[in-house]
This record gives sequence, C-alpha cells and structure tokens, in this order.
Amino acid sequence: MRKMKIGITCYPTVGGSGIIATELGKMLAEQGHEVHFITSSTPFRLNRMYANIFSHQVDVNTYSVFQYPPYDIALATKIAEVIKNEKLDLLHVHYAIPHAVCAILGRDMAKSDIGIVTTLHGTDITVLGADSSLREAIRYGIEGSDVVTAVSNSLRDQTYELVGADKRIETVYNFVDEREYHVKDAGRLKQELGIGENEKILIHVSNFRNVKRVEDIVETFHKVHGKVDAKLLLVGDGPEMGRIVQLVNKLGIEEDVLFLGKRDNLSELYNISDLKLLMSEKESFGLVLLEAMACGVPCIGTAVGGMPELIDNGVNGYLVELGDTEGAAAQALQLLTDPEEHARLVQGALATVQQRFHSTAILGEYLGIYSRLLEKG
Ligand code: GMT
Repeated sequence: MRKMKIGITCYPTVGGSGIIATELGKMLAEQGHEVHFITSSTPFRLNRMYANIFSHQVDVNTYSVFQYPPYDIALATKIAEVIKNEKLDLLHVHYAIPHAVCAILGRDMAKSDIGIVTTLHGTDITVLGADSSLREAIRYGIEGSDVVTAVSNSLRDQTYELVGADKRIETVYNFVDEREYHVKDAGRLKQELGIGENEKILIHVSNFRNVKRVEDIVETFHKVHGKVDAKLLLVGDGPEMGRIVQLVNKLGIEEDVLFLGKRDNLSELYNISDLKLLMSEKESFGLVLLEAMACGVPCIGTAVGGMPELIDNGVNGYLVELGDTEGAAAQALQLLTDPEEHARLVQGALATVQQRFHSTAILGEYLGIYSRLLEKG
C-alpha cells in the first residue's frame, strides 16, 4: 500500500473519541504514513515526538462583535489550508458535530475532492442526534462524508433510528494500545494507596457525567462492601462529582472509596484491580471496558448500547439491566469470592481483546477503508 497523507480531526482533550483518533494516528505514523492532526490543541495522548506526525492548531478569532467565537468556521478554514498546503490524500474526522460538517466545508473551500471518513463515537448521535436543532446538521455531515463508521452495531442502528441518515454505516470497533494496556506488575501501587494485600479492588473510570450513573456504581459497591473486604477506586472527574461525594458520605463508606481524580496511569490502576464497573444509561462502546480487559480485569456493565457487543455474559464479565445494583452486587460478590471463577473470567477478558478487538485488526479495517477511498478517487 502506498504511503498516505492523512488529516485527522478530533476533540483533543480527555475522552474516548480523542483517544481513539490519537492512537489511530500514532499507529498510522508507525506504518510510515504522514499524519496531520487539525485540532484546537495538541492531542493529549500524543505523548512523544514522531517525525511524521504534524499538529495544526485551529486559531479562533475572538473579535468583540462575535457573541460566540466562530470555532467551526476557523476549523473548516484550517482544514482547507492543510488540504492544500500538505496535499492530503484524505481526511478522517472523529465525532459528527461539528467535525464532519467542517470537513465538508473545508474540502469545498479548498476546491478539493479528497475523501472524508467520519467516525461516529456515541454522544454525537445518542445525545446530540436527539436535539432537533442539530439533527439536520448531523445528517448533512453523515450524508456528505464518503465513508461513515460507527464504533458499534448498536450505534450504527441508533444513527439510522435517531438521525434517519441515508448512508451505509460500517461498524469498526474501538481498540487499545496493547503495549500500554497489558498484564504487568504495578509494583507497590496497592500498598501506596493504603489498600490491604487481601482487599479486593473494584474500579470505575469515567467523566462523571449524568449518563454514567456513577451513583449506581456507589450503590453496588455499598452492597458488596461489608460482605468482602474491598475498596472502590473512582477515577476521573466531572459534573456529578459533588453529588457522588455526598452519596458516599451518606452511605458511610468514605473510608473505602478512593477518589483519585483524573489519572494518566490507568493501566497500573487496572493492574491492581479485580473488577471493573460501568453502569451507564448510554454507552456506544465503552472503551474503558476494553482497557480494563486488556489488563486482565473482568467487567460488569449494563446491557445498553454497545456494551453487550463487548461483554460476553459469564465469559469476560456480566451484563445487568440498567439500574440493577442488586444484580450487579450479586455478580460482583460471586466473582470476588470464587478465585477459580475469577481466574476463568480474567482469561476470557484477555482473549476478548486478542481475538476480537486487537489493534492490528482494527487498524487493518481502517486501512482497508482508506484504500477503497483512494482507489475510487
Ligand atoms: O464517554 C464519553 O462520554 C466520552 C465519549 C467521547 O466522545 O469521547 O465517549 C464515546 O466514545 C468512546 C470512543 O468511541 C466510546 O467508547 C464511549 O462509549 C462513548 N460514550 C458514550 O457513548 C456515552
């Protein structure tokens, strides 16, 4: 395959879509392709220097007449500039709004006909697609892209349902960098966090938004706590944090719930954990589940969105109905008190990542899409 020049636009700050876009860019660069990130700031996961990765920053004019800074126009203009100056072969944008629309506008401004790949990640459809002020723009972005992918079959189907887009949508699942997320010795981390050698660790990682239902995580832990010696690690931060702290205090479990805030060393934290909990009411995929599984951690998740495509009941974890903290606690207790069952699910989790979501296979799927687009052009 010939070496390509690929423009990537994503939200560069913390979040699953930005992580996937950045990790994909890094893997493409490692295969010798030239990658141009066109974003509001340098993607946070771009943590080392690559000779063939370039970062083009979008400058937004803050002229006082503007009540709202025109970020979308500035992004489209930057995309046009990069298409022309760098002679890009294609654009891959992550998250429909505004990125797909900006890509179409940028391509038009550049008077170019390069292919646009749009990857839908979740809330761009499941939350914004339900908003009538944005639905038409999302549909326009999807229908004007050359190839559209979604990170799960569930998200693909929801896009048809909510946005009614007349476009074939292909599922390309998320992946993790197995060089970072794998079973490893986390040293003295457990001890450093003040957790006893025999205590079990449950972990939840999210942006603490309403949709994540962190209160269900705390309620589940409350039901487990007392029956087994355990700690709950709450990793991340967001709008619901205040309410969650209050709930933990009300339940009197503050000694055993550790609020760790935003962390970079997630793979170390997973490597000291026994069980991962994600009880969201919407979750197109749940990248954090895959990260945990890659480190050998079984998962309990709600049977919503794309989670059933990842969690195989009784193989790598368990699925419960939304809000079923009793069921989640019962499954957690069973798993944490039966070492053989736990070991079996650890193997199931590791096999899931290797066999169904390996980064090499997912990269191959994206490269196949890019080749198809270039052949067509
Ligand atoms: O989880 C979030 O709210 C962040 C959001 C994002 O766009 O960064 O995550 C979405 O994209 C991830 C990567 O594809 C998925 O793994 C998450 O499941 C998805 N979040 C939701 O659907 C709520």
